[in-house]
Amino acid sequence: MKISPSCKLYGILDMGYVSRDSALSKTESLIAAGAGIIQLRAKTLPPTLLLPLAKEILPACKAAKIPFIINDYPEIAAEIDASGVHLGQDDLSVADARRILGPNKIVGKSTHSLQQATDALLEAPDYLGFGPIFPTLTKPDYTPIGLSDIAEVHRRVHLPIFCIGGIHLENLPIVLAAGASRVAIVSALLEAKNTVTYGNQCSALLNPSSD
Ligand code: 3NM
Repeated sequence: MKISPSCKLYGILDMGYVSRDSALSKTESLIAAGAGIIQLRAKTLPPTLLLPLAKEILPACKAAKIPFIINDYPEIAAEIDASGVHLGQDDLSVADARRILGPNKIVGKSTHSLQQATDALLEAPDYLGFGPIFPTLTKPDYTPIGLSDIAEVHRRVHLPIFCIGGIHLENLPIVLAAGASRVAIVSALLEAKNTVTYGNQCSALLNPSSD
């Protein structure tokens, strides 16, 4: 499975915002909201608890025929035959993740500057995260990079690029105007009063030609 051209909205099930009991229903809401790829991100959950959670969410993504990505744990992704893994700058290399996952899996990488994004090309990931664009409580220790490099990163890096960090419905238009075509939205979607409605409004901005 690869990232499809129509995949514009990355839904991240960040367990910092979601209770264990609502994880599956939130995933279903993200899918109904138009997410074309889902990531399970659970920074404080031990692998023994992440595994059953990932197993619970995988079928919903399979049914929707969209990739299901596990943050940080290629072994868990391999064990449950998830679509792939998302790596940070300090994680194992893309090549090592591919060795664990086997062929035809998705390996994504976080980048936090133009330089990191062009450097990542050497590792040949399947997509990049690029941010944080704006300040965000979801990743509070990172310096926002702003809008100014978005156009340039798209000129230099011919991979799917998901702009991320502090993006919500109100600032999405300026992110798109700066040159983004895909975004990952975490807290704004998960904390919205109605995730499906909110996500559909974001999706409409991301897919202007589809009615
Ligand atoms: N990664 P929100 S920013 C998980 O820049 C994550 O790599 C980032 O959450 C990066 O939409 C970020 O709530 C947080 O701001 C995104």
